[in-house]
Amino acid sequence: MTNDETDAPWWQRGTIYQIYPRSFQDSDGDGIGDLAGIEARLDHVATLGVDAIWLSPIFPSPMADFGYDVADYVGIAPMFGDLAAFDRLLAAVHARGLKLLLDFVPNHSSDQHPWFQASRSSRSDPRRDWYIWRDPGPDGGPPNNWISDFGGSAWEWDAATGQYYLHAFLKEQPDLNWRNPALRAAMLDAMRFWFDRGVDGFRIDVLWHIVKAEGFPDNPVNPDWHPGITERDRLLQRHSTDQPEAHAIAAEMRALADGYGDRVLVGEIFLPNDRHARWYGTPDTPEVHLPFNFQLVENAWDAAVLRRVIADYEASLPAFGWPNWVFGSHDAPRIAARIGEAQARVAAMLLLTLRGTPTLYQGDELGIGEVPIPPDRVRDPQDLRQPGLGIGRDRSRTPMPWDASPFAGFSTTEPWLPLNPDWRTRNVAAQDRDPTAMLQLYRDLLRLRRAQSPLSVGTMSLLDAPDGVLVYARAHGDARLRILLNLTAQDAIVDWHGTPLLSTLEGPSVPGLLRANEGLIIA
Ligand code: TEU
Repeated sequence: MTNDETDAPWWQRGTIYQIYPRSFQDSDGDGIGDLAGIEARLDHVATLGVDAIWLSPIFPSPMADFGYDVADYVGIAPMFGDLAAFDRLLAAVHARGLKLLLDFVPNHSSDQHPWFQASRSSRSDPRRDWYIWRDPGPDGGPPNNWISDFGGSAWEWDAATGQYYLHAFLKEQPDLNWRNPALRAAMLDAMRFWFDRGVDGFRIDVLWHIVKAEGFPDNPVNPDWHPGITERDRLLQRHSTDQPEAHAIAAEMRALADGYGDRVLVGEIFLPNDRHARWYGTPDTPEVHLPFNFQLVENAWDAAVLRRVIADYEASLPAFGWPNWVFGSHDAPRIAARIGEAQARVAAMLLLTLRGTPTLYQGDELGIGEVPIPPDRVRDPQDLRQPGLGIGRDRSRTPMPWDASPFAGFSTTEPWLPLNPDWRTRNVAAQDRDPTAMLQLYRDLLRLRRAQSPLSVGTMSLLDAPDGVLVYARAHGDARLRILLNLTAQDAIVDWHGTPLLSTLEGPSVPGLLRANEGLIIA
């Protein structure tokens, strides 16, 4: 081991695994996952070979947006357990040498949060200013043209107090006012509460949304909008997101985290590279450790496109900024649904060999593909409000299939969302026995990533490759690996020699050739 390998913090060397708590494991027979269920399934996480777990929100919530509407930042939703169950889970996670990140939702609370109840009770309530209230516009309508991410005006009229409040998402998710010092202090206290309890960090929801431009000017019209995309995209969110003042808040969160030592902040930020990179802050005033990078989700699965995406992203990073990559989440379509199982294997190799911290999404390690959601079972509020656009998020939130027993071992009753149609064969137990399964590929890749310092902490250089093929080198000290990925379903002539360490395909790899759908790591 060299110095920089031992020096690299865990969140650089390691891999993050996202658990969607409603859909991981039900332990009490209500068809919804819970904390005790997660604890019971930690073997799976540990044997997979990841380093940290990020839990989507587990806080008390009316579940209008499935937990992203928080009614108490320092409690646990009864459907998931209680603080004692949380402490048990955290201890069990730590006992396995894993880390635990929670999901912090600072942009908005639930309309059922006592703070909002107070805020809406009267214009003179001390908490009025903890949310964003405005008088009607000159025409008596909403104060400006801002559109909610889930469609419709971002302003909701409150007849009792005669003002509008702002909600970037559902009307049940009023935006908090981070310009108010008392609100700011209360939110930082909530982070402190969980750090004190021992959590290793946070994924921070829609961090680039948390401050709005003074004066609330109208957002400009997006010239590229067309009816096939969401209503949100009619406007460019110039004044409603990514304000300079938000960086000071991110820096304050970072200072708080750094006060606890080895903790990490992952910021959910959708922005072009130049603006995205600013969320690292500066060496003197750092902001988040990892501004989530969703470019593998947003771009076409095409070698030339990805080569440019990787190069541009790497070039945009500040010298001290550590990269990261994601290709699945509880919001995004499943990778195997997007590109098919054969290419999903190549994608797994890409994600786990790129330079930077990878985040895996539960179920992608099984290659779960499209899950049809019958119309009467749609639960996603975004989909329900804007039907027909194919933006439904339920299809990525279906329960983990554990085995071939009733309800796939997830629950003893019908789960809140349907299972993947092939759950009887595509489940953890079945893939555990099958050396050719996606699960084994993930385990092999994660094992290799741990064993090979070029993969975890090495440099990366993109190399020339024929059309449809992506080739890069990773190097650390004297060790050098090459990764060759055939993003097509045809054989490709690629000049390589050396020792294959891992292929996405069975059977011997052939020097000078990449088989159709083959990804290869060569020493
Ligand atoms: O998502 C933020 C976000 O940008 C989403 O609107 C995303 O664009 C969309 O889901 C893609 O289909 C975060 C959470 O991850 C999401 O689950 C929440 O609904 C949202 O914030 C509000 O908290």
